[in-house]
Amino acid sequence: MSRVLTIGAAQLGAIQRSHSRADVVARMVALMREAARNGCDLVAFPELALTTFFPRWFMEDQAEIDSFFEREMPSNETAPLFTTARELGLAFTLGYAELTEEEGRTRRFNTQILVGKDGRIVAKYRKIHLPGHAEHEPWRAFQHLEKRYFEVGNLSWPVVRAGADLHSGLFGQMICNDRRWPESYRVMGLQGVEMILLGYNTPVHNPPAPDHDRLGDFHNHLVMQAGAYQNASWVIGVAKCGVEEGCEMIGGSCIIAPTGEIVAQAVTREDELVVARCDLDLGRSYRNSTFNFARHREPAQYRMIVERKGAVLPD
Ligand code: CDT
Repeated sequence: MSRVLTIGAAQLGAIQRSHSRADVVARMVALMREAARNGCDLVAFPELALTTFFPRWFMEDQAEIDSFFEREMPSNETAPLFTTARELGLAFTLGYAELTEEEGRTRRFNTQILVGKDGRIVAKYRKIHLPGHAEHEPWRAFQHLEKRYFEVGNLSWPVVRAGADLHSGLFGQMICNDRRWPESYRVMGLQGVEMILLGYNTPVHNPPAPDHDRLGDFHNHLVMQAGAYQNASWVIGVAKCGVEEGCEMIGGSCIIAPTGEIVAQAVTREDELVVARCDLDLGRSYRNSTFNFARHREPAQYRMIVERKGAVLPD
């Protein structure tokens, strides 16, 4: 039986601070309708898709900070995404800032969910690799305060088996900076992941290392292509991009096959749907040959090396 899914990577252009959630959700619903017209089964949206990328500002007023967070999902403002998914029979992923009461305290995470074609949440991931800094650094052209506004995610990298309407695919998620770390892919590769859905917001300018700026697009694709190939998985990378509040962010949203090849890529830095037909079985020959983990990985050797340095690796 064919296990081909049609996937839409729904890149979003800039979201300014003055844009309301209703403005953004309307843009997202338009992309969902375009995805349905293109026969998509699933549409992937970027990291922190509902607002401007707020960690670029130092804020002390907790109410102001919390205005960028979602207390419930769906809420009145995000409900149209879920009803449209149900109406169109279209699964989607959504990145957002999550505020939750857990373990008797208020917690804040950089979160992404996978929603099934029936409009129900089937998986949740909370970003683990939080880049940037926790204190105000006025010398920067703009801040990157993810370490201030979010806790490190506490759900690891779950891989979930979707229903028959998504060909029982094994789906995993990661968020932005996670894509630069081989561990993010490998933890899911070890669970047999077939498709990794990931959203990002990446400024062109990296204040502590401006010499990296010219390589931003190259590094973006380098890490995702390597992660796809080395773990025999599709990778769907989706940007929020363009010039947001004076901060320029890379685009380059793309769909990468388990071969490591980019099969479809955005050509703008605006709202743009990138579509590809993705065979979930394409990774199998890699999983059975070059990357047959059971046969060729040497975890005992890796452990010996890292244990000497006091680190721990997954089996
Ligand atoms: N959102 C996010 O994780 N962005 C980072 C920027 C790193 S510069 C502090 C990224 O890795 O793309």
